[in-house]
Amino acid sequence: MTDNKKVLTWLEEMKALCRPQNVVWIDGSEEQLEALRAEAVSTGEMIKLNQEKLPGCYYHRTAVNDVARVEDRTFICTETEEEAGPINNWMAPKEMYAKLNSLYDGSMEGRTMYVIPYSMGPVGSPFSKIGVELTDSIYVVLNMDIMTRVGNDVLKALGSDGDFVKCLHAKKDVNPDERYIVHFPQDNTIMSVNSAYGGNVLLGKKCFALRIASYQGMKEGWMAEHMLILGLENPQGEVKYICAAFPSACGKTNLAMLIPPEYLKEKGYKVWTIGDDIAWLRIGEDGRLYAINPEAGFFGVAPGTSEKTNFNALAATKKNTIFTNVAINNDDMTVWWEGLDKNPPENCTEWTGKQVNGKTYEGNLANPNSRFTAPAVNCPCISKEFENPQGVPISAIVFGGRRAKTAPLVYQARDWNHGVFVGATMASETTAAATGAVGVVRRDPMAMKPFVGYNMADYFAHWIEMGAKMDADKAPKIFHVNWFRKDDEGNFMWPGFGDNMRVLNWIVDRCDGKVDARESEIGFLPEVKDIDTTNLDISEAQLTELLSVDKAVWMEDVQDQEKYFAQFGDRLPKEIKEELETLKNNLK
Ligand code: OXD
Ligand code: MN
Repeated sequence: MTDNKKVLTWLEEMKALCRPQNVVWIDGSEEQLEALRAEAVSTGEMIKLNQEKLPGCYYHRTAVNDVARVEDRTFICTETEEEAGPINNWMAPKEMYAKLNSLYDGSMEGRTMYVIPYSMGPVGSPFSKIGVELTDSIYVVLNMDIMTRVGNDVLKALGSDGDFVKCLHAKKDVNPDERYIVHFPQDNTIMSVNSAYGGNVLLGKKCFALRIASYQGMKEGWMAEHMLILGLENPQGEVKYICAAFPSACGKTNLAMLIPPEYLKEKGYKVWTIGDDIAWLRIGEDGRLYAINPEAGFFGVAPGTSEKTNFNALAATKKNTIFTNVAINNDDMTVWWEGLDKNPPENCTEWTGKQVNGKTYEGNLANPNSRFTAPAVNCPCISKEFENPQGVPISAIVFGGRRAKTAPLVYQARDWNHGVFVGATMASETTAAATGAVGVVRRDPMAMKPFVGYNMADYFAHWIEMGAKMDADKAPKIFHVNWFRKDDEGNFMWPGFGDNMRVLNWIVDRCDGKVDARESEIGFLPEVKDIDTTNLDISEAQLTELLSVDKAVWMEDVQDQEKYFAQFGDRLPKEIKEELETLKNNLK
C-alpha cells in the first residue's frame, strides 16, 4: 500500500463518512481484477460475453435514467462564482460540501469501498498526474483499469509525500434528482454521487483529465484539452502529429483511427493513433508544443462503429473490453448496435434488458450513447509513441464541429491568436453524449464547454498566453474543419471517414509550407485544385461549394458570437474582441 499520509488521512475521513463494510486496495494485479470480474458476474453487475468470440469481454447495463453525462448537475465549486464563470454551474464550496456530505453519509454501509490509485499518463512521465478514486462499484474499478494505469506502481510513483486528486464516487440508488458531479479545483477534489454512467463516474476522464487538469494547467502553464492526437505518416516515413478538438460524438475516435483511401494507402500514407479524446500539452525545451494522451483506453460511442466506418476501433473491442448499454445477441452472447451491420439479432436483449426480436423492433436496440471501454493496446494502429513519456511534437491543431451550413470543409487561421478565436467561436449541433435535446446548435469553444474547470474567459486568456510563449514558427498551425456540411436537399456534401485524410494532407502540406492558400474573410482557404479528389465522386463545382463562405450566414453567426461573448464582460481577452472586430470588418 502506501505510507503517503495525505492519502491515508483522506481515506480515513471518507471511510468515516461513507462507512463501508470493507475497504479493498486495487493493486493492479490480474488475479485481483479477475476475482472482481467473477464477483460482478455473480451479482449480475456484469454479464460475461462469449469468451471464444470476445475473450475477456463483459457487458454492463446502467439504469435507464443514467445513460449520459449530466451537464445540468455538473458543478465547478471555486471560492468565487467569477472563477467558475458564467457557463459553469457553481455553488459555494462550503455549501456544496455540506450538501454532498449528507448524501454520502453512510452511503456505503454493507458495501465495499475500492481504493484505486491511478495515473493519468504513463507512470512517472513528467506530464503525468496521479489520482485516487474511492468507489463502491466494481464496474468503475474495471473500467478505470482499462482507461488509466492503476495499482501499486502508481503508489510507488506517488511516494510518501506526493500530491494527488481526491476522487470519491458512491453509486447510491442512482436517483437522478440527487445526482451530483462536483469539482473543487482549488482542493484537487472530485465528488460524484448517484450515477453509474461512465462519463460521470470514471473520474480520471472528464472530471480529472479535463475539468481539474484544465485548472491545474492554467495555474502551472500547460493545457488540458478535449482533443484526439494522431500521427500522419507520409510515404517517406516522416510522421507529423495533429491534435483535433471536436465536441462529444462528432467523430474524434474515427479521425484518430482513420484508414486512408485505398490509393493513398498504396502510396504509403498511414495514420497512427495516440489518443481519441484528451490531450495534455506542454511546451518542450525546443520551444515546440508536445502532447500526451493521459488515458490508456478508449471509451467510445458504439452506435455507428462498423468495419467500414472505423475498422480499428471495432478491432480494439474484440478482447478485454467492457460494453455498456449495447444490445446482446442471445444466441451467441455477442453484442450488437445500430450501424454495426444490417443484421440485428432476432433473439435479442435490447439495452434496457427487454427481450425483443431484432427484426421487428421499434426504436433503438442499443442506447444511442452506448459505449465500449477498450484497451488502447488492442488498437491495430496504436502509435509506437503511445507510451512515450515526453509526448509527441504537435504540428497542427484542428477545431471542428457539426455545422450544416456555416463552416467550409477546411480553413486555416491566420496566426495563433486568430486560431484561438476560431476555437473560441466553435459551435456544433448537440449529440446523445449528454442528456438534453439532440441536434440543436450550441456554442462549444474548443469543444470544452462541458469540460472547462474555470472561467471560460480566463481559459481563452490562457490559450493566448501559451501562444505568446512559443515562436510563431514553432507553434502549431491552427485549422478548422467541418465534415458535416449539407446541401440544400439536406445531404452531406463530403464523404467523411477515411476520405478526411485528403483534408489532413492539405493541413500537413500547409504546415510544411508546400501549398499556397487564398486569403478570405475568415482565414486561409484551400484552392479547389489543392484538395485531392482522386477516385472521389465530387465535382469541381461541389468542392467549390464546400469551400465557399456565405457572407450572410457568417454575419448571422457573428451576431451570435457577439451575444455569446457578451456574457464574459470585461474578462474577455482584448485579443478575442479584436479578432471579432476584424471578422466583422472583413465580412462587411
Ligand atoms: C466522451 C464525451 O465520452 O465527450 O468522450 O462525452
Ligand atoms: Mn469526449
